[in-house]
Order: sequence, then C-alpha cells, then structure tokens
Amino acid sequence: MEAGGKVKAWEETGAGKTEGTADMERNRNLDRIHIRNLEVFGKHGVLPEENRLGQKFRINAVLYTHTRKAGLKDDLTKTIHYGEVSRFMTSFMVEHTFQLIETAAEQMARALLLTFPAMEKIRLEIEKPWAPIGLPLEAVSVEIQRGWHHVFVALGSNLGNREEYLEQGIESLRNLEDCVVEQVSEILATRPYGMTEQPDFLNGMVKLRTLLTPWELLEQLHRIEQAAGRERLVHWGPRTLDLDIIFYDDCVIDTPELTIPHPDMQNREFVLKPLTELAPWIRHPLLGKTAARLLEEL
Ligand code: PH2
Ligand code: MG
Ligand code: MG
Repeated sequence: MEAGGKVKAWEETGAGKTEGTADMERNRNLDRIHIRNLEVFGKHGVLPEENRLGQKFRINAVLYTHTRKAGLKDDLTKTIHYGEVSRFMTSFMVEHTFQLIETAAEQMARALLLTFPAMEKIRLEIEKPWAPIGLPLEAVSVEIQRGWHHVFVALGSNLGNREEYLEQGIESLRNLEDCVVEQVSEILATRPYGMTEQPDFLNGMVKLRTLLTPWELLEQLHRIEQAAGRERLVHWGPRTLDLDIIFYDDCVIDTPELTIPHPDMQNREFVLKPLTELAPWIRHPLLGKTAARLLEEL
C-alpha cells in the first residue's frame, strides 16, 4: 500500500493534474517558464530624485508551474501566458512607488501568485542598472522566491457551543488574507485524549494553501483562537477553539514556539481520521508513513 501510494503520487505528477490532491508530491517536479531582462521605467527608490526622475529597472522571473498538459495539447489556456505576466509586471512597477526594491519584489510576487492560479512558485529578481550611488557598479538587484504552501490545520473544541466555534473557526480561516481553504473534513465527536476529565470534543481538519510563513500562519491561528474566547488556563485543558498546524508542506520545524509536524499527531485518532479522509496518501516527513498507514497502526 505504501508503494502504491507513492506510485500514484508520481503518476499525478507526470500528468500535471491540477485536480489531484497530491500537491506536495507534484511540487517536487515543477516546470519553469523564464522571463529574462524585462525593462520597465519606474520611480522606486529611497532618494527623492529617484522618485521624481525615475530610472530603468530590469526584471528576471522564473515561473514554476506544470506545462505538460499545455505541451501535449498545444493549448495556451493550460499554462501561464508569459505575455500577460510581463504586462502585469510592467503595470505593477509603473502604478506603484516603493522605497525599496525588496518591497517591489515582495509585493509583486504576492500579486502575481494571487492573480495567476497556475503559478505554484516564483523566483523574482528586480535589478537597478542605474542605481544612483555615485559608484560604477554594473547593477544592483534583489532576488526572492515565494510560493504557495500546503497546510493541514486541525480544529478542536470542547467548551460552549462547539459546532459554532468550529464553524466560526473555519469561516475565519476562509477570510484569512493570502490563504485559500481547499478542503474541510467531516466533524467528529471524540473522547478527550490525554487529560480525560474534561468534556468531549468535536474535531475536524482543514486543508489550505497559503503564502504565509509557518510563524505568520501561527500568529493568525492564535488571533482566531483568541477571537473565539480561548483562554489558556490549563495545558491540554478545555478550550472553545484549538487550531493546530499538523503539516506545512513537508517542513520539519522544532522551535520552542512551533513544532511541525505536530509532535503527537501519530498517537491521535482525532487527528489521523480527518487527515486520512482528506489526504490518505500524505506522508509524514519524519516517520515516512502515510496518514492512512499511521491510522491503521494506531
Ligand atoms: N486536544 C488536546 C488534548 N486532547 N482530545 C480530543 N479528543 N480532541 C482534541 O482536540 C484534544 C484532545 C490538546 O490539544
Ligand atoms: Mg491541540
Ligand atoms: Mg493548540
């Protein structure tokens, strides 16, 4: 079954299926479209004369996407139109004025990822060939890489109107900037695990894609928990709303404020059940086993 899961994920990669759910596997095999040395006249800069007179900027970009379907069918609608992207970049550089090329790159990468749904990731370089620093440099540039991250968030509630807290939690996730909720599991009634002298839980799982870093996402989850009246009185104690990051791509993070994958997920049926419903094929990056397998072994 393990091997079968792997093969299936690879086949979906090869086909470049957008409707497939094995996106973490697919992202390892992205194709690239390059835009080289697109020239734009803009007014970004820290110096007042840069904002007044403007100067030439050069843009280099690598767009990460799946081109196979377009390539097989000779169909532009199945890929990213590099002409449209170039036009978008040109307008963006003209219509905004930032002090820093860091900001121009950050904001433009975000806008592109939100505008072109087939773009999984972008590598973007913004260059100033005429940077007015009074020294003969050839060019100065900033290069960043940004993209969509695929995340599973576990939800739990065992205080007050539990259904409503979960619904409100899911709605808040839907309203998060730079996040797209893609799937929501069924809600399960579960017995308390760990500290058992507390009310029963309702649990569920949400799959989302986000442009936020794990720490930025965590901050937003804490904000949503607090808005639901969450009080951290007892560790593992009853709560109106608990939102835990289970997976963030296949990242492994172990810091005092954040541990990903969730360190106890493999022991929790109330996590593995809804996770397996959404993504039975997904593989734990440290244990090397799929969600379905972890659930089976529990
Ligand atoms: N969360 C805990 C501790 N125990 N038990 C269930 N059934 N569901 C939970 O969400 C849960 C728990 C700490 O986060
Ligand atoms: Mg928890
Ligand atoms: Mg928590």
